[in-house]
Amino acid sequence: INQQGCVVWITGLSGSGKSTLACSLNSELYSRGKLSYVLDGDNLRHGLNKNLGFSPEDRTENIRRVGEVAKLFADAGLICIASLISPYRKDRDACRAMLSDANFIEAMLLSVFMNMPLEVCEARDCKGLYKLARAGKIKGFTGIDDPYEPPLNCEIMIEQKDGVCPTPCDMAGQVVSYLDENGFL
Ligand code: GGZ
Repeated sequence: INQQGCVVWITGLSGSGKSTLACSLNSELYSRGKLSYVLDGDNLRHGLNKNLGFSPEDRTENIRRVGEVAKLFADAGLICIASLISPYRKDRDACRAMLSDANFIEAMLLSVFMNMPLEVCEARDCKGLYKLARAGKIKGFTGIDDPYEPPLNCEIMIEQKDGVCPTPCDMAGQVVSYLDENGFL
């Protein structure tokens, strides 16, 4: 294997398309013969992070754990795709710092910001969670009554063009180009 591991950290609101991008990117990398693995916040909450809820402290711990696991994958030479809301800047910054410690030569974390308006995410409401949050049946929902702090230092930003969302294939293409140009492929 001749592959430089790294972490592609996808952050954004619920319904912003993080999992869709993660899945599409994973397939695209596979088709190019690259080893990758998806760590999805929502899925990991059924296993590794089963004991965590959505309080600020639990979200911090959720992100810390996923960051540590992602680091192991990257260390093993894989492209690890982490897909979590990761709403607080300090938690994302801590991951970035942890992933650029002494053992690694260069920045190992590429941050991808799903810059989708809340209205778009809320209109999709794939799981009906925004509706529940608006009705006060879920407390502390990101974007409704819990903050989302947009990144100040993302490597890649995914956004609408003329009011149209990019396709999964376009989003993955944007990340693949970045990985390619920066020597990760
Ligand atoms: C945000 C919540 C909440 C609250 C449940 N706030 O879009 P989904 O439904 O399928 O994925 C979301 C998932 C968020 O998990 P993360 O591990 O990515 O969050 S974090 O990074 O903040 O730790 C959402 C669902 O869980 N969900 N309650 N209160 N999202």
